[in-house]
Amino acid sequence: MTSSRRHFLLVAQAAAAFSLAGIAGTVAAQTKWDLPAAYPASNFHTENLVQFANDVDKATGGKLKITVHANASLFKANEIKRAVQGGQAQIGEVLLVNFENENPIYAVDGLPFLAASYADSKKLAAAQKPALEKILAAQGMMLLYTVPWPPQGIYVNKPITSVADMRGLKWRAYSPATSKIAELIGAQPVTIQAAELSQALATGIVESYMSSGSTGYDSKTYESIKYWYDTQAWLPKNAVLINKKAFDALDKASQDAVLKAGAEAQERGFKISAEKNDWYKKALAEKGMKIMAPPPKLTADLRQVGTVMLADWEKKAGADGQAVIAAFRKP
Ligand code: PCA
Repeated sequence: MTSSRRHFLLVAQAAAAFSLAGIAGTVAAQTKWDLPAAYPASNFHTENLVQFANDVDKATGGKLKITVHANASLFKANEIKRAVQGGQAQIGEVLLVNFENENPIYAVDGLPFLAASYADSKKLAAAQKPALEKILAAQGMMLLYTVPWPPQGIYVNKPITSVADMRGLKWRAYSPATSKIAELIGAQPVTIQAAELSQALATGIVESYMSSGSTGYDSKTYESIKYWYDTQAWLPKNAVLINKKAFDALDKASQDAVLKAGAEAQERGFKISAEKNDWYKKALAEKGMKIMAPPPKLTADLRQVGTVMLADWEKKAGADGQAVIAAFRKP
């Protein structure tokens, strides 16, 4: 071998070793998290998650990359919590009321007329937080932030004046509490998560349900159902949960970036939810839907349903539940 050839090889080896070290260095320094979410990419919750992920990316200089998987594409709505708990996903967004059967504390924001305005929703979120954090910590998870859906109203395929008018209707539920409402008013509940709702509507297996203008818009409910009663009955929250081990494995600067971006996402999401509430109602009306104030009897009936459900919930939720309600009602 000529000396120039030997020299070339040495240089090439050194370059290869250097670039390998470079790649290894990048791999070690970059952490990737998956964030399963259950709602469409265009939904305001999901857009907020994407902004959160971008904020973390920027704040960590690309060291923590969070990929948002919208529309239940990675895990179904009801599976996301377990995936975060088991570490299959490091972080995920869930609808808290879906987990009522595990612990009633999850579902306090799904009780009709307990906290039915944005101001009350914020208060209830603060009252619920310590109990929620305790339950999640016992399962190896952290609560990063919560954002309410807009107030829940009634989608129904005919004009109604009282809950009696909904007797026998096929009713889409998204949670134990929305199934319970159907039972109490004599409708026929079937649980369908948002990702499957437009298909269920198109095949005619849904004649009524309660949800926000947001989900009615996302699912194109206006194509099959023409009436929405703006009952403003409750504001269920999405929550972003983190696997504690995944969080602990981050360096301190990345942990701080996640917490800061999470706190900002909570503020931003709350504001956008309230702003878009009006936007959704207008958009639904433009699509031909009748957006109506609920007739007095309908409201009175639903309040009655709420009273029954709160009493029931308080029995099941025990002392922890009492503490949440007491904290919420404290002036
Ligand atoms: N949209 C979700 C939950 C509450 C809401 O407003 C849904 O209907 O599935």
